[in-house]
Amino acid sequence: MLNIGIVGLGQAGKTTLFRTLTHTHGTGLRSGRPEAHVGVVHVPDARLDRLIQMFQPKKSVYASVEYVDMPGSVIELARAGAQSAALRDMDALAHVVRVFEDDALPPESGSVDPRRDIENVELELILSDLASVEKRLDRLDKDIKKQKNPALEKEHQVFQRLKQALEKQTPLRELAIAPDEEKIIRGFTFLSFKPMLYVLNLGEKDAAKTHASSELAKAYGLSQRAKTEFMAVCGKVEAELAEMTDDEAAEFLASYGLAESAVTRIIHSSYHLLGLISFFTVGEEECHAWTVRLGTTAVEAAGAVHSDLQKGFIRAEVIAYDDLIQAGGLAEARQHGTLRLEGKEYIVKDGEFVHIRHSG
Ligand SMILES: Nc1nc2c(ncn2[C@@H]2O[C@H](COP(=O)(O)OP(=O)(O)O)[C@@H](O)[C@H]2O)c(=O)[nH]1
Ligand SMILES: [Mg+2]
Repeated sequence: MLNIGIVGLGQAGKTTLFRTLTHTHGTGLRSGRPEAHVGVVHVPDARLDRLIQMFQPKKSVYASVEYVDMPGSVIELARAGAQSAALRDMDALAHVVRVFEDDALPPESGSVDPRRDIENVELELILSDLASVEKRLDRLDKDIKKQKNPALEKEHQVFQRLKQALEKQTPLRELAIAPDEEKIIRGFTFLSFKPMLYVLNLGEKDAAKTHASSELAKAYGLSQRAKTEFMAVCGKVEAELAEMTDDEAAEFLASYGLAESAVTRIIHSSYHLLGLISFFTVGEEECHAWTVRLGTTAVEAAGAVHSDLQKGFIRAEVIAYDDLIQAGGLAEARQHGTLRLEGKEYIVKDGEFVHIRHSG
């Protein structure tokens, strides 16, 4: 399962957000404990809800992602270099940025200045990567002197490019990296290479501004960056919502001028940021949303369900979600001809129903 590290400066609202996302309430998670908290979160999916209504299965399985509440300050974690294994292991980062003012809760950086915090954290990620890149380049220089090796020279070229970018303070996530280059650098788990979700944590009085996140993002220099998403939330409002019944929540939201909780948006943004899509398998036994990366082929999708399906793959029966709903069932879709056969190399699209025909 892919995971997202919730990072930021102290007193930014990381643990509050983590608890809201994972519905872990109370005092079980003592703040200040050194180890990271981990929680699995189901990805809400209205399409799967609809399929469940249609097929009335005995069991249903939503896609899920894992969130990790990274304790302490991300700046210290980044400075810990190779020791910060927990941070390095994350597939993406969610940087909770303190925007809310509260004199009783002084922020780690002394004052509330979101733009500065965003830039400082980014700089630490970049410096951490630059140190690793320079170390690797030194090693490569020595090795290339000893023996001529095209693979090492290629790696040297790639790392030179990374170094140039980092020296210009460009995070690696914003570089165009070819798949063969990606393979070379993957093992280094660079921090500034990880996709980034900025969660701008607003105060209660600004709750209605959570809809205007693009203006804030512009002001903080976050617009139109590759592998970067942003959203504004009010952590405190969300935390309180998570404790309420649906009726109470609706009234509470309205009192802040909000239409819906941000939790679903955060989860969907994370899923999208990780480059993930869902395909469905349906039936009387089970309706299941399976998670794969964008660009996954039919035979790889079969492997996500079961290795036997991948080995014995013959054909995939595929139908777009809307067509399945319109047909009203699989038998009807077959009759209409909207359920079609695809081969191994077919690229699965988000929301498709896929049935693998296999031997054995
Ligand atoms: N006023 C206000 N307080 C918040 C908000 N989000 C978190 N807090 C408070 O800020 C303090 C620090 O929050 P916490 O989630 O522990 O921050 P962390 O250090 O980043 O994990 C706690 O007392 C929270 O109740 C918010 O949106 N508004
Ligand atoms: Mg915390």
